[in-house]
Amino acid sequence: MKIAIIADPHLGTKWGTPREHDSFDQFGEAIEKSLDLGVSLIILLGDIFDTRIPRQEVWARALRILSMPLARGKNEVKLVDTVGKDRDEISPLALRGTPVVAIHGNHERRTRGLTNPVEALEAAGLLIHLHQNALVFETPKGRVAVHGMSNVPEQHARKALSAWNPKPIENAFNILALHQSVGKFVYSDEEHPTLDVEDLPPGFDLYLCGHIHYRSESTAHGKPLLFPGGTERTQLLQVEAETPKGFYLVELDGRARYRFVELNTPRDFYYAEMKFSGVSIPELNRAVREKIRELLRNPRKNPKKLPLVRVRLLGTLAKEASRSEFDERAVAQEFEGEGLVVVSKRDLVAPGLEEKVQFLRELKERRMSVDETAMVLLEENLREAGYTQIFDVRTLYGLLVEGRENDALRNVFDVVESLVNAELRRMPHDNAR
Ligand SMILES: [Mn+2]
Repeated sequence: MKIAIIADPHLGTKWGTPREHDSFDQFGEAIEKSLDLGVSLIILLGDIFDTRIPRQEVWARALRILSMPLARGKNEVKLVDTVGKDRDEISPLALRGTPVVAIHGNHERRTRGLTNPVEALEAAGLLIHLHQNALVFETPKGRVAVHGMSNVPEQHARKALSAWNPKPIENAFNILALHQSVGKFVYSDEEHPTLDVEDLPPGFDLYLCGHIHYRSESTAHGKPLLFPGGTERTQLLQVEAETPKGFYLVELDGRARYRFVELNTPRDFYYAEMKFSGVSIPELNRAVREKIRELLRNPRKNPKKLPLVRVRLLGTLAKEASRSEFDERAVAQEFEGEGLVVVSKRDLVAPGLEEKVQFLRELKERRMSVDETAMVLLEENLREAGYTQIFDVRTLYGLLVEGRENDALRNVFDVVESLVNAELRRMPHDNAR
């Protein structure tokens, strides 16, 4: 009894670019390989689509791939029970081939009452969708229960999981599937998970989590916690260059064994960071091109597709130089036939700018609300402009934010009035002089 665990295909990502087929190639390979390996069940860990309302072209290609498990027509598992899931939502079609069980991810989440694309796939009988419920299958190796919670906003994750409070099914192999950041496993540094590994409910045999785009393994309550990572490269981080793309194959044979199956279709990806100090634009032009040429000399795993190259620039420019003088698009164009080149210059700053960037970073670290950040920026800019504090900017801003324009105007009039009066009082004296 084998189960394939696939995460974050992000179908349709990079549409309209040279990479538009990648997400389909890689998800297609993952499904096909799973079926060739003889899996009896496929679990999808969310973000099947890159957007909550995919375009028709994306739908067509997604449906073709997801009809493969059904088309094999072989089914060794039988759905024997559901927990918190209405049987009417499950199409009999979904149980004719190799069943696919899916949760939806943050990219697919929609307002309550609206149909998300994973629910649409369920309506077509291509999969069974889970959100705070569970399915129990009878398999040749005993019962397997799949419990799933689709993505909820990160700040509610802990509460949502404890409110659902899933309990392992007795005499079954229990799997729990999530699509959240968990503890140190986060999608990006900007995310602040509320869920920790210890918050996962105990008693499950296998914990699975999507959302994290690079493969990772950990444990929860002494049992494996697997993050397959996305089948598509979406972030172009260093870790994505160092970690192969693929999916997990779990084999139940009394106990669970698992292994990672690598995909062959992903493009090669080379990543480098370059740190400069007072670099001139001509020198930058030379060094970046040299680095790209060096990266392109790396051994290739997938010669069928142009490799991805990302060079991230850090540090400072020469005094007289401006970042806009460095044309990263021209560089990408020069290497068009050899690779898909992305040069990120956001973290390369002119010396004068450095201070400003540092200030913005500190603001970000203080984690203030958007309102408060705007206020501090406004005050800082006014101070730089030599503003003499005639108006209490904070009060005015507060009134405007609350939509009390009339009160704000009154405030301005009062100040102007008192200024005028003060001026008038001085005038006779001036005239007398
Ligand atoms: Mn994702």
